Amino acid sequence: MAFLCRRAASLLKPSGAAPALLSAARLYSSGAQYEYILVEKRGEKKDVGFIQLNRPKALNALCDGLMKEVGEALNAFEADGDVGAIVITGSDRAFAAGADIKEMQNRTFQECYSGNFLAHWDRVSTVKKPVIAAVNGFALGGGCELAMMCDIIYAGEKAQFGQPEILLGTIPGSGGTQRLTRAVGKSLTMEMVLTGNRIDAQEAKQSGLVSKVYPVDQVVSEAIKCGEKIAANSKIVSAMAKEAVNAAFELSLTEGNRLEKRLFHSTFATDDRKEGMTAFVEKRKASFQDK
Ligand code: CO8
Repeated sequence: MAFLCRRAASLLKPSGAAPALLSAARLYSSGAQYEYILVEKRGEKKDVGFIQLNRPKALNALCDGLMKEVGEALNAFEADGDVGAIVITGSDRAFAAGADIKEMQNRTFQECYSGNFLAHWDRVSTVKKPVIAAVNGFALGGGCELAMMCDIIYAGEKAQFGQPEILLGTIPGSGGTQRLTRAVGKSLTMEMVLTGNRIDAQEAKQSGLVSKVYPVDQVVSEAIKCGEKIAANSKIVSAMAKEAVNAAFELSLTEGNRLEKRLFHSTFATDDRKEGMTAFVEKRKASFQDK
């Protein structure tokens, strides 16, 4: 499927309200019509959902519309039985330079609180399928938070991570203080959150924020390869594995181990567990049916 932005899609609409609506609905349901993001399926088997943030002039600042579209694309990939993993990336210059400051500048407390401002951002962290962030350039504020909502972060050599909200007179609001602390510990998080200092890709790797660092032009392809590897496994069992790892951030060791054991037991209710073990015994490659 080729990239298709909303403007290009509108050129394809036939004239007349009803057909135009129908056409738009079809394009939308294929996940192809967006204004702020580019969406397609990647990988040899087209089993990796790919979302590229596409507001280059604003360094991919995360405006409300962009995050709504990310949510829609994630919903489409979540519902697509062929997709086994999702990659989110930006441009070489910026993964995302944070929430859109121009959009937030004149907001009042009442508007933020009553409207639960940016609550829908959390969609990234509730997706069942594994999500990989491929980060080049700036991942600042909400950009760093968006990367941390993903399950795996790959970084390009020139990536920079930071929570500079303090310099704007505010604090992280989408998990920065919580996920960064769990990823890199208290001292480095405090330093970043209280000074606005950024860390580079190497420091992010050393501190455990990212799992791999690649040359800038290889980050996306490596993330897709990782996605393909994940997509080759049982989707239902991958979702259980993801649920179990994420529980480590929420539960005590005893509760977490109990949940892990129950999920492990649950894999025995799937055909894929039987197939995986049978394939091993029969010395052949497993063919998972996601059942
Ligand atoms: N919002 C809006 N526009 C932005 C943003 C942003 N976060 N970042 C960059 N831009 C725009 C600039 O305004 C500029 O636009 P224009 O050309 O129209 O003036 C364009 O992008 C290019 O930026 P620069 O000219 O500044 O480029 P530089 O290379 O000089 O600098 C930086 C790049 C260092 C990334 C710089 O742009 C910068 O510091 N940006 C802001 C980074 C920041 O503070 N991010 C945190 C934002 S607050 C936040 O994310 C809170 C999240 C809370 C979530 C709450 C959920 C409930």
